[in-house]
Amino acid sequence: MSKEIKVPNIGDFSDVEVIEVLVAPGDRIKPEDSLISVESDKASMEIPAPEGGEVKEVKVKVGDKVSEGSLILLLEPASDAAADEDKSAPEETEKAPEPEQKPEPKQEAKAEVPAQPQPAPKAEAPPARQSPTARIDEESFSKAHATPAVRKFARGLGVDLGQVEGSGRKGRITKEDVQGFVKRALSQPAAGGLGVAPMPEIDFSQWGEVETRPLSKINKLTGQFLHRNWVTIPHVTQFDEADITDMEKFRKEMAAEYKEKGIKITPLVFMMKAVVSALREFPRFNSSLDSTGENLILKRYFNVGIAVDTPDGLVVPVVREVDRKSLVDLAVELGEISAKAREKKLKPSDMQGGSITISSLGGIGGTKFTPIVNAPEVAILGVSRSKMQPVWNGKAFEPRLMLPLSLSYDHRVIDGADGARFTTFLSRVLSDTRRLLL
Ligand code: CAO
Repeated sequence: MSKEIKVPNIGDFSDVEVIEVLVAPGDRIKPEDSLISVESDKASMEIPAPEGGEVKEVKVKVGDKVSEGSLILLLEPASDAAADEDKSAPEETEKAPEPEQKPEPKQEAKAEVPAQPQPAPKAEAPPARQSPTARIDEESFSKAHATPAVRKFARGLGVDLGQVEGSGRKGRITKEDVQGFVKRALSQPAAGGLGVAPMPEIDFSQWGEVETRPLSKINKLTGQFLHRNWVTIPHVTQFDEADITDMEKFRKEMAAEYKEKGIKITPLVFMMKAVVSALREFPRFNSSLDSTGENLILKRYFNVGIAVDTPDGLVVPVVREVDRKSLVDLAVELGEISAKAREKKLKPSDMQGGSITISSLGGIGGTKFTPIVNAPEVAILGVSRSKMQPVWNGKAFEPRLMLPLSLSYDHRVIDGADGARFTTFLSRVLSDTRRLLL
């Protein structure tokens, strides 16, 4: 026989809104389990079960208004449910006749006198054992506007309710808000691991008109890699400049000659060659840390990644065996890979196996920048736009074309002195490209 479970005496509250239904048909509940949460203008509270059993039918839904005596649900009391189970499983009963399914007298007594609903406590005592990841500020947790069930749920997950924004009425924090908070925290693993609070969800439209555009697949992937590299690699950026006056004179002559053949020769191919010379001189820049972080893997190949700006985001195809290719070969290949990148035809394998990366913003502008190391590589060379500058030659100022270089490196692998040696070497080679032949 189903029993009607009604809203007990809830003091001065009447016509209060149901803000959460905490049980569903089929649930087996124990006495004192919370059935629904209700909220008045002043407080929220949970209505507990007067006795245990199986929920047969729930008669309220979120948004309903209830008062003392309103029907919440139909319950098959524990004793009846057990009896039914006995009937449906006679063999079990025969095999194990001992346990008597008599309801405890205490429970029956409670059925007569419904347990008193508990208003949401102002401050909850912390449980004996907290989640190891939990850093709950008890003061802000206690002040948060949430029902006891949501508090319990949040505490179980180690979520500090003080940091969760409520989407419920009057800013009440719902179970979904806590779930959303956890999801966002998990999608920012590095920040979570560093114990940094996740970004709050902000409604920017409150300050004016906005438009939401999904990030491209490339944006999302690149973002994850950059974020990981930014927070896990101790970066140092060494700035320098190279006098490329002579190099540019030669390049322009070559560029004019090869233009007719449809080959565009830019300063970048010289940089690729110069970088390979520097890698030969400083082999640690052509290495990767192994996954244990205890060994350095030195590479005997010279593959250079080139950051390419595409309408969908940044990609880094790798030009292989740069040491074995001529400036013209490299110019041709650069043209091919940038076209492939912009037409989204690069395969994942085209973007792997690099020794070092060059990020050239020289065609755009800027004086210097701090590129992020493209792990598992340990260094990246940023190149900005060259500029005519007065350079002191010991007797007078001379107009020279100066190229700004920004070398970021992984400080776990490369020391500051070697960083400066590398850019100084690079600068010397670019200032006198005959050195590329050495
Ligand atoms: N100083 C002055 N001029 C430069 C220069 C420099 N350092 N580098 C290139 N230029 C000139 C080129 O000579 C060319 O001039 P002309 O049109 O007169 O011949 C012009 O700038 C445009 O060059 P480009 O950009 O087409 O060619 P590139 O070989 O220099 O670069 C590529 C190719 C694919 C690297 C480039 O197009 C690109 O995508 N750059 C952006 C990379 C990027 O986004 N990096 C940021 C990543 S975050 O770390």
